[in-house]
Parts: sequence; structure tokens; C-alpha cells
Amino acid sequence: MEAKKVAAEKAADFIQDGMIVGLGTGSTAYWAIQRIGARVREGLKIKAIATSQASEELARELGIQQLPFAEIETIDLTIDGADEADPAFHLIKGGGGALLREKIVAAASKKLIIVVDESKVVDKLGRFPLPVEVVPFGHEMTLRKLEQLGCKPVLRTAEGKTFVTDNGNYIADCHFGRIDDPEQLHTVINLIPGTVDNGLFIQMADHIIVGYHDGSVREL
Ligand code: ABF
Repeated sequence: MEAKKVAAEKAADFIQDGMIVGLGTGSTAYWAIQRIGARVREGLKIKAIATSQASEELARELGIQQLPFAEIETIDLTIDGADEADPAFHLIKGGGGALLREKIVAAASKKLIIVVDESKVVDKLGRFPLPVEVVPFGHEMTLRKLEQLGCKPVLRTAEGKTFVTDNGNYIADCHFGRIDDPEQLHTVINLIPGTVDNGLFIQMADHIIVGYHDGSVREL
């Protein structure tokens, strides 16, 4: 926890008065939202938009004012976690099931800061199964088409039932093993009818802050 917390708090301290802030999802982003809540209680004036119902609820509990997308021109800074990050700043995200809203918010952000512990930094993406959000209709066929890309797609379940995202879709966790060309794979997956988006974030991160178990922190 310490490694995630130190990275998340470092990122949260970049936030300035007047910003519109994107709030990520997951256990690392959790610490960023906690820090932001504390700074808001100390007088920081910001507005926020969350990348999941879980983060929206946490921010509400902490007294962080939130806006709907309809009232937002652009987001100044988004802080979010990741499941894997490589030296080219490509990411795998979606382990928490929030990849679609995370990518929409990230794409609307002037700056995206990713916060991870050292275990997330890899030479090559793919050891972590790539989450792909798929619509329920015909998902059986969609998963067969994903398999033809050279992975083993597994429909995500939670508490014995098919996991449903905040957007009413399913997640296929695609076990590729290693991904040699993440940019190409990102495009090919999204061309399959029935896929909504996937957890490859290609050159979207502006900063990747890595926390270590000794409490130190550095940028990738
Ligand atoms: C979220 O952060 C997800 O995209 C990703 O799965 C998660 C990383 O998990 P954690 O921060 O809990 O290790 O943005």
C-alpha cells in the first residue's frame, strides 16, 4: 500500500486551485482521491469528474465537488492507475473494469498522470491479461474473434455472475502473454464488431510516477 500511496499523493500535489480534475479508479487512484479530499478540506478549490461510479461515490463522501461532462470544456489534469506500464509509456488498464470511462476522461484531459507501484513497470506489455469491453449482444462471437488475434479471452465474472461494467457491458480478459506491437493490436481489436474499447492506452500518459516499497518515488 505504501508504494501506491506515495506515488498517488505525489501526483495529487500537482493539482492547483481552479483546476478541473479527472479522478481515476482502483486502489492507487483511491489514495490520490483521499489526498485530494484532504486538500479540499484545507481550502483547495477544484471541480472533478470521476472515471467510475465507485470513484464518484468516494469523491462525494470526501466533499469533492463534481461536474457532469456536459458542463466541462476540458479537463486540466487526470490522475489514474494502471495495470502495466512500459518504457514507451503505453499502458494496460482495465483491471478494475473502468477502462472505457478512464479512456474517455483521459482523452479529454490536457495532462494524464499515471500512478503505479514498481510491480506495474514492465519491459513489454501483455503479462497482465488485456481487458476488452464488449457489448453483451453476440459477445460469444466477439470473444471468438478476439481469440483469432492470438489470445485466450476469458469473460470476467464477479461473485459467480458475469461482471457488468458501469456502462452495462461485459469485459473479456484477453491473455496474450506478450504484446509485441501494442499500437497495432489496439487498432485491430477496436475494429472487431461488438468491442467497445480495450485497455491499451497508447501514448496517452504524460507522466508515470512510480512508488517503491521503501517509500521513495520517481518518474519513469
Ligand atoms: C485503474 O487502475 C485501472 O485501469 C487499473 O486496473 C487500476 C490499477 O489497479 P490498482 O491501482 O488497484 O493497482 O485505473
